Amino acid sequence: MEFKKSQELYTKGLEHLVGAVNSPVRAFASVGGNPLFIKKAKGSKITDVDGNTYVDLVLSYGPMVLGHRHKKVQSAITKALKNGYSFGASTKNEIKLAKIICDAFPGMDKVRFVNSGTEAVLSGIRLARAFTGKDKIIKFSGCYHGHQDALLVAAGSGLATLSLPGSKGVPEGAVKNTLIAKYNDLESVKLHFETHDDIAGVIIEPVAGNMGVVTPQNNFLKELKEYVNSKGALLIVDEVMTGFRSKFGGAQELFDVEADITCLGKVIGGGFPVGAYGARNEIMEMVAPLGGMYQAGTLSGNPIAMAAGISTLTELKKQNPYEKFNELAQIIEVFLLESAKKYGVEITVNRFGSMINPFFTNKEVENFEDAQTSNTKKFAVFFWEMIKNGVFLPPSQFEAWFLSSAITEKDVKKITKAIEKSMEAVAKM
Ligand code: HOZ
Repeated sequence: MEFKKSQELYTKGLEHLVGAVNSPVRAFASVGGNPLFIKKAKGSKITDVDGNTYVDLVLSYGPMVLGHRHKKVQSAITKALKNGYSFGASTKNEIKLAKIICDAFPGMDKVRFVNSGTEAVLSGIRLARAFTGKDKIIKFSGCYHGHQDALLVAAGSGLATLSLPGSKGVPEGAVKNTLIAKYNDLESVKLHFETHDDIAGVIIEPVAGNMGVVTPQNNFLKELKEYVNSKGALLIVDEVMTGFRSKFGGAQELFDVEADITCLGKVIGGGFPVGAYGARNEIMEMVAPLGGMYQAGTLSGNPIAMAAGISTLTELKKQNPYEKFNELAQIIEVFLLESAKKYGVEITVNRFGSMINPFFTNKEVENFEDAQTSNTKKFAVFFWEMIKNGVFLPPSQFEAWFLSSAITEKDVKKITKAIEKSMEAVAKM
């Protein structure tokens, strides 16, 4: 397999782009080598500039849940393009997409569209502060909620991959109201409430996907919601990854928990730059122009993104692929475990519906500390062998793999074959 053109583009890209990438998670810093440059994608497959085609388990970090260029989404986008790209004024489709979202999440009466998950979360946090009149926010170590100052501490995703405890350039004042708790550990949340009386809310990924996949154990979410509300604070649920992926109504539907504020991201734009935050009326009425919490955006509710989002979610509802997702992801899970056993490689596999990944550790992974016991050198060898065998994975131990509804049985066979070879390569290290 050749990566010559990707290598050439990488060298060229270094001149005017930082690290030749526009998001650090795309760098291959933790797996070695150069990032692959992508030419195109269709259905379950993605093709790089050297003409290598892979089964895509990155899927733009989740949103391509129908696979790439689904024909209904493509035609909705083409149709929308004919009417214009951005108006700085309201359109009918914003109302339509808002209804689809509010119908799916019972805790949302109203929604505000923004342009990314980062924006959704920073607005959701501002809203929690506005509603409660309090300042402090609790986040869980290993969870990642975008690159806003206040939450760039003990964060997963690219920070975990690059082993960064936080970000330079974030003033102390910006994180002085951020408290860190341990995922799956309600006591660590309680400790904060016992020592602070000004906590506005707790933000959580209901299933973490940014420290690898980590699922909530033993009613953790339900108990968290009850406790947080009993203290007069709000539960902010970041469903940027899980929304419409594990169930149409997200992780909240699956775990029967209703967030006070829900944050959504890329999936509601079918891969276009979109985010949204929403809540019940009494909370959303704080937002300008109804209330005094200001948040705005020229491109918010962009007509192309709205068209892509409506067609993606409508098709997703029709396909209802969640059972198929479970079955296929389970095949991958079992295969990972069996081939690891066969080659004597210690792994733990965590899975939530169509989100899955192996950790190269012998520990159960229930929080960030557990995830960090993973042997990232083994992951790097595994990653490259998967690439060479035609499977595109996130270049990090701490990112989730995703399935799309376009995946075929043939793709799954390719994945399992690649796993077998990759596990063998890890065993030979
Ligand atoms: N949360 C995404 C990865 N886990 C973000 C992707 C990015 O930062 O580019």
